[in-house]
Amino acid sequence: MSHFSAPHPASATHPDQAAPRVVVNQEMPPLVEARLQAEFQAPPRPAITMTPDDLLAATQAFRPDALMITVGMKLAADLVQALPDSVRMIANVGVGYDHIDRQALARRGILLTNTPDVLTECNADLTFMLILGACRRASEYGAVIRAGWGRPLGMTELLGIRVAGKTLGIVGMGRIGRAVAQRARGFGMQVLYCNRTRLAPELEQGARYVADLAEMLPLTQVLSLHAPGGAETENLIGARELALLPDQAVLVNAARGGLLDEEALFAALDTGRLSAAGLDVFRNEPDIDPRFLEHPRLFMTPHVGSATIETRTAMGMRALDNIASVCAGGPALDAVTR
Ligand code: 8YV
Repeated sequence: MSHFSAPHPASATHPDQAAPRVVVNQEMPPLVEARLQAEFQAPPRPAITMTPDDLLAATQAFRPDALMITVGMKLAADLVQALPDSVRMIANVGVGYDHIDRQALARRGILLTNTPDVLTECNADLTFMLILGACRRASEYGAVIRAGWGRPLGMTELLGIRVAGKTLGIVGMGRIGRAVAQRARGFGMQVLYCNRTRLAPELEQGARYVADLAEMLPLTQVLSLHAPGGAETENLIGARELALLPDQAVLVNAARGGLLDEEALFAALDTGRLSAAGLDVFRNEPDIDPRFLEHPRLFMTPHVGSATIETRTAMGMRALDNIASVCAGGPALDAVTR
């Protein structure tokens, strides 16, 4: 079933029940905007995200039942503390929620929901784009073409790394990690994974579990990160971990910038421990470290894992499903509980 035609069972508002009030920090895709207009009450929102101060001002003025926010909106403790009592829930448009102070929400009794599942395929596609782009020197080839090409390349010039036959090490084998593993099999890669717990064989699909990250890294030629962000996984991959990879390894991160120690990454690129990296996420988005611009062997995208019309629409709809259900006295469909 297409995301566009998916029914929204939770959204049927009873005729005499007031439409839920929502403050949204930025414009949503057209079908989500249309549903917001038809079934919810929401004040205007800018094309690009509001600042936290603007969000707070809009929320205090409008007194919504729910906030619907994207990953660029940091909900720190002081902002949560200042929210009016009307706010019952935060519907995060995204699967990751490390930009939200959950303890502060819990203190206020405010519910948090996210949008799992609907972005799995697109995030896995983008991860594979990073793997291929990093291994096959996509940035440099693009630069050659854009400079007018002009002369034949030599037989040994700008050679990349063959993906088929390589071993992919996946850190975090949740939905997205598993979707990446599925693609990797199609590309002829062997798959290892490191996860808090071992998966059932039907979910492993032939991937090999290595409980200890330090044991997996020396066997890994392409390392891909799919763990959640936050304090628990901060700098999960640093100098020590990169030193355990074989020479000329490739690192890919489409999860969260905080998983990777960027100083260690630059050092590993300089020494050749890493031959290339593919990055969609960064520690200081959107003002990334200027050194990222200098490395030719980096293939980078600006945090766009879920950026397709189908997926962003499905994410917005899922957030609205959650709001509609809770405001109608029903359950949260995707409550974040840990
Ligand atoms: C963003 C993401 O949510 O789902 C996540 O965790 O990081 C992204 O999909 C998206 O850019 C909208 O905020």
